[in-house]
Amino acid sequence: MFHRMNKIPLYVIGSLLFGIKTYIVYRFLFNIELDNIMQEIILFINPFVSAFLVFAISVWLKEERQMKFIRYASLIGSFILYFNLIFYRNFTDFLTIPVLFQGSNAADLGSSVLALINIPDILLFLDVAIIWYVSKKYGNSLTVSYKKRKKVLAFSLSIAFLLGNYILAEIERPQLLQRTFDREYLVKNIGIFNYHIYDIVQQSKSKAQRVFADGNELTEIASYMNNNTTDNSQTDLAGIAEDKNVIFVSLESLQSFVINNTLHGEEITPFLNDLIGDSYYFENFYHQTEQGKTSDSEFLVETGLYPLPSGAVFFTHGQNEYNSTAELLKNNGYSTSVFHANNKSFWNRDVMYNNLGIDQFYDVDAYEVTDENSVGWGLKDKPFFEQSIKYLQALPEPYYSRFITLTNHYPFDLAEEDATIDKFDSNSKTLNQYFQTVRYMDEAIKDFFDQLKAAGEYEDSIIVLMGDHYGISDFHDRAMAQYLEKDEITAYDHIQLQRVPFMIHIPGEDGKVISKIAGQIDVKPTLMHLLGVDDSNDLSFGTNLFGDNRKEYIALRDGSFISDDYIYTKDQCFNRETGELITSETDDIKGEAENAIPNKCEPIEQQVQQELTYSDQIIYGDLFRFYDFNNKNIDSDENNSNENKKK
Ligand code: GP9
Ligand code: MN
Repeated sequence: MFHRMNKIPLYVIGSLLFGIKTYIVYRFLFNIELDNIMQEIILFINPFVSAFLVFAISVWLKEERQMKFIRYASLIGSFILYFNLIFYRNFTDFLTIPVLFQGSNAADLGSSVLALINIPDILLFLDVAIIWYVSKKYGNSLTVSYKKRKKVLAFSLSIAFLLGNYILAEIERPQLLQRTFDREYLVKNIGIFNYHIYDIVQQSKSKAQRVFADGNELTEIASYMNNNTTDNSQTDLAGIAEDKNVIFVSLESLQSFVINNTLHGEEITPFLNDLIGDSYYFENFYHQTEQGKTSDSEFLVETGLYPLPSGAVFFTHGQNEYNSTAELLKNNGYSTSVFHANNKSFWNRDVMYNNLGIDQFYDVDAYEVTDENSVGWGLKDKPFFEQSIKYLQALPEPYYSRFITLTNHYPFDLAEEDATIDKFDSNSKTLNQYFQTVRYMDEAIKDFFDQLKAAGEYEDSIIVLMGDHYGISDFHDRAMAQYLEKDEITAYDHIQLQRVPFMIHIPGEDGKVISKIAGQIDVKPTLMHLLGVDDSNDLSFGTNLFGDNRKEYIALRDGSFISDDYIYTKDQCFNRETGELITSETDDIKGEAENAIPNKCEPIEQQVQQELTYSDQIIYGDLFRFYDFNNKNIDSDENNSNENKKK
């Protein structure tokens, strides 16, 4: 059949096949939201543009090389696409360069990875097989030997296509590349391959930023913090937990929607629900993590800075200078430790913990892990707490100890004998199982409280519990809507689902439910307030949750925000109470037109962008190396005391 096609060169055939495949993946395997016909068109065009851009390079090669180039380009391209797909199935997100260099994490994914690979995936390599077969069989009849003029023409054509794609994307989404948009927007508009190139450029830029940063940048940022995020006012809770131990429990993937909620008529988290009764419970508390997941939540708690828009800051900037919660407490006589039954290198924790001033890391090697007592990611939460108690008892007091749970982690596997609530029944296995692992975690925490009491560790401690990030991604929206008895999960609902539980239990104190807007960024100053630790020299974007002078919003890492009145996400501004859409960017007629709806979200939106940019600037520039946290002194000279302290 191919003799009739021998006028169509392989680079064109390759571009078409690869383009079609990529389009199928975008359209049917990724869950990319398409709002209008223009987006449909762009999504259809960009796979072919990217494929042609690469395959057309082959015309510059000698004929015998062309085949080889096209074969390998299609193979490598397919792997890039496939790795993204596997990653996407877990995180509903696309790979970025820093994540790629976290190979040790990939190796540790274990059971999760297997759950993400499907046999029919092999079909995604069909075009590669065809290209290899055809190129072997029909050999040089499919190569081209162009004169210079035609080569230039092929090249110009590929660039013209690219430009055309870019112009359409700009019309659809002005300033696509300048604004910090989410990765889905980039992939949808310029394609996954161009997105990767963009990402590489961005990452190199951030490396360069450290080199060129100087301490003067910090002056403006510090004054922003002093004016907007610092609240040194005292409340009657100030110092209430002075010199008490801090037991901080990170609740893996726990979202607030399960709290005080039921499944099959049963409470999902009976223990936590009871505990709320005698704790300070923040019901509008949001996680602010990005790709670094658990480690991002740890970063927020330790630094009061935002994690990065892409990659895990634990990896990319694990060597920076910080003024961590652990260090602050150490200076006040605390011993500091983290308990987590996973490899110490996961999320680069071993390196980062050292840098953050954590004295002791009880990683997987501190635990007895067997087939019987583990599931999914490793040691189950119940034996984890049980085995931790002896270490906790031996710690010098007061201690600041964080416990990171693990069982309630995707894909939410649990042994039958550990399940004490029936699965949910929907099209999402993930959500169905989630309730069971959540219940298991609830029981594990109940047991932990009993063990703390029995070991005499409870009375002198405060116990803080915090959900680290979402567990159910928007990939499972249909099932989630079914559970929540809604028609659909809107952009507004999506933001509200980013609430995670946060409670502070002070033995002997009553507690109460607090509705004000709060986020992980606030944990550090809040703890300092309760512990009576002076943090007035600290630089952070968080504010004591018990104070009254709080800024009016919580920024999520993608630029969405929640304020007292509004919820803003994806260019849409909602009424926070009612969920009603007030205005979307397209409705927002910027002129003086009579019916123009003013974008109520815009002023805060700008401040959020500013704040996130400041935070990134601190991290990319490693600006705290210029700051002396003892004397509140900015020194533009690198040789300041912090830098010396490290050596
Ligand atoms: C890994 C654990 C889970 O050690 O913290 O990580 P996550 O995937 O949630 O970031
Ligand atoms: Mn986690």
